[in-house]
Amino acid sequence: MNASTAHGGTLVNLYVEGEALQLEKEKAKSNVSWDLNPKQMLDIELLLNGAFSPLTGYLGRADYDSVVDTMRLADGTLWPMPIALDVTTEFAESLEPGQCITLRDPEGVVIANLTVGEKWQADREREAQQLFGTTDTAHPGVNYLLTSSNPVYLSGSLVGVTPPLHYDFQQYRRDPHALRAHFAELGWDKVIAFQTRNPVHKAHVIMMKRLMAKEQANLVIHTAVGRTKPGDIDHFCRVRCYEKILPKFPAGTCEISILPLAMRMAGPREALWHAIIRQNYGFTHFIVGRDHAGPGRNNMGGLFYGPTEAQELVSSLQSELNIQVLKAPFLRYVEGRGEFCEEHELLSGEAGLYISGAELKQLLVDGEEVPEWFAFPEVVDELRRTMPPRNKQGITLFFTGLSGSGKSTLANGVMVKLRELGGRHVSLLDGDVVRKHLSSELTFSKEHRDLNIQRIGYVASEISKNGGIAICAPIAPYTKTRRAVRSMVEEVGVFVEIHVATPIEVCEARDRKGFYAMARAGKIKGFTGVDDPYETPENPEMRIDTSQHTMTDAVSQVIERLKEMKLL
Ligand code: PPS
Repeated sequence: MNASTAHGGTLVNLYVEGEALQLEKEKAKSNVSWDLNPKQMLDIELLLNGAFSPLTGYLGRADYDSVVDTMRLADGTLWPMPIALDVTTEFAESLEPGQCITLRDPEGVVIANLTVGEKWQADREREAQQLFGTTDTAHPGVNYLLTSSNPVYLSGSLVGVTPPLHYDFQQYRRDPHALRAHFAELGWDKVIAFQTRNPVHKAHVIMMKRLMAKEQANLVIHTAVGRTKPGDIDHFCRVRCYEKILPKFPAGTCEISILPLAMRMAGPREALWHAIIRQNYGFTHFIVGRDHAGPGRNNMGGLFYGPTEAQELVSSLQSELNIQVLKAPFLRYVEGRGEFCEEHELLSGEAGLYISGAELKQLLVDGEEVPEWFAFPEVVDELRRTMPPRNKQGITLFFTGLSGSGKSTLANGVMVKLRELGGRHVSLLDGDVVRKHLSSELTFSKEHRDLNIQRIGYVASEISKNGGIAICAPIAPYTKTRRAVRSMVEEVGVFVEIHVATPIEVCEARDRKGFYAMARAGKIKGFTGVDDPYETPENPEMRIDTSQHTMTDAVSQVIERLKEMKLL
């Protein structure tokens, strides 16, 4: 199953063909199945196609421990990322070592058969500490590991049946075998890989050109498109941006290729992993960036890793790598000279200009101009299509408060006013209406309330994703669930939480539906504010007490707040 080629050494290929393939398909018919989640789909694609060479399956316990502790397999080979299959306890309990199971994609397509080796309870806190140097869940890799991964790890050898199918950008999807062959066909014997999960700007292009000239090499923008950092610009937009910059390079010297990678944002350790993966794809050079695979800021607002730590780690292991490490210079624009300079090229008194990814996003959402020294106008146009200014973005207005607080009346008033102003489609998801149409089978138990709010959040995020305004008006009494809805919406649009803070005495005095009286008489159990809690929102975008204002005034205040937030 292994094949050697000119570039980069031995490359694993776990797919089988012909009779062997038929046999695996037959086995799959009677095997127990595990449905792979999106992250596992990305990992398995790279395991099967050899991008994770020398791995031939999920790591056993000894290799796992060794990788976590030393960034090496038990035999000493450099490999920094633990790759095991995480499954639920119930599923793991049903398995015997040596059993063959089938791994399927979310539609049920057979991706691979796995002969289970070991199974063990993962110590995910320890893994987080060793891998990421922290257990702070502000780190996206830690957060995924501690809150979303499954508790039991499986090891075992894999046999590939069907490569995961992708419909987007097929022209840029070459596996390591195909990319090595492509380089050979083009006669490219020196190729630099540029890893990126962000749109590319002028400084990047200059940096790439400098390195190409220095190394006399071709270059591929080898972009990670799987799971990157939450909040990143989606890969559809990014790849369109890369297409816009290709003409800036001399014809036939630079290409785009896609790497379906589940990034862990593990900084230095991840940079090493990226280098080994690129070696497998047949690259001869790899650019390690400043703050490579950086996870953003920690809970105290500081960095998790030093900006040059990744470059230092990978360079220190150069002698064990079959790929040349190139450190990305940090370029800044010097206005007086009208050019980009490296730090050491700055003259005394010269200040270099630089716009960070976060600052760029801010310029885009504020609808401000992006300076031409920084980005190519055609790239900015592409970014604006995906990230319109705030007054064109989708919004979820989430009114929360006690029964009788005036949420529905206020939400209705705001909806009508927004329709009068025009510009976006508006949908109202009122508490009562949702309970009738979306959640008619649900009760008011904690689990069911959470489910109800999650459903509202899901529909609202779909509306916001498509540029509309979703107005929600449930009681939503629990902070954790409101937070979950906020993060779902904030992936795709703007979330505005409005706490309708009318005091319970007023709500109870209103008692329009007679529920408070029934609750006090014990005829309704678990009524919010009476014998079930309402957790007050701590930092809503707005708080309003409808007993202190006329409804017309309250509606105007909400509209004013939206204007203040530059949403209208
Ligand atoms: S939740 O907690 O967000 O799922 O509640 P929600 O779906 O918004 O509730 C909608 C209406 O149900 C009525 N109702 C109750 N509310 C709270 N607790 C209990 N036990 C209960 N039973 C029925 C209540 O009138 C809610 O409507 P509003 O418009 O808030 O008065």
